[in-house]
Amino acid sequence: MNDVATVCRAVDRVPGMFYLPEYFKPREYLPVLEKLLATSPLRHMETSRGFKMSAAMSNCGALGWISDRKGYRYETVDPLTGNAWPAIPEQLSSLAADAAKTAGYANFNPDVCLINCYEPGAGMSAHRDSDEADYDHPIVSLSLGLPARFFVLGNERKGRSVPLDLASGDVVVWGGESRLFYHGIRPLKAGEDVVFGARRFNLTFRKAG
Ligand code: MD6
Ligand code: FE
Repeated sequence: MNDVATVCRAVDRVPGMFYLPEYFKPREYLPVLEKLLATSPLRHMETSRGFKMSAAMSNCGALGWISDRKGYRYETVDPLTGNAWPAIPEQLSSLAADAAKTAGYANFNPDVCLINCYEPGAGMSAHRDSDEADYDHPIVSLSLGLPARFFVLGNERKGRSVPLDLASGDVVVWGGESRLFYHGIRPLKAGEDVVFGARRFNLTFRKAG
């Protein structure tokens, strides 16, 4: 039973991006996340230039996104454990598919869930998500824990940005003509989330293969 109407708002100046505030109950996903991270732990990946990323990362799914001295790519094996990434739990894949459908993308069937974990002070510099095989598929993003300011630029890594404040339980569905726009996360402010503590998790579901 869900007697609260789902809000799905098109984001101004970012065609193809939809914001679904308070779409899910974050508390229900803490044990799911803990189980995944016990199998493939969070780690700070390195960029090709040798910098450590400030957000810690892991993955679940048939593929996982990684960065190391050789660059960015998707891999079937977790380089930290030598094993396959854990499968995407059904609870998560159905949530992502439902959100995609609400935003107008039927039959979203992700093969990757990239898990980002930020502590206060951590952020993500402007980037575009372009390592996937087919940009016609959207990306579905879940936010859990501390709030953060997401920002979206355009086809260039400069200019005026569109801000979007993301809270625990919010979902963003992003496809369409802005799918390759530059975007990032401003450094997290200090705080304490009642469920997740002094952290923010972001789960991005993708169809990469
Ligand atoms: C974050 N999200 O929210 C970072 N990328 O922590 C992303 O970089 C992102 O939310 C592509 C599509 C949706 C996203
Ligand atoms: Fe991204």
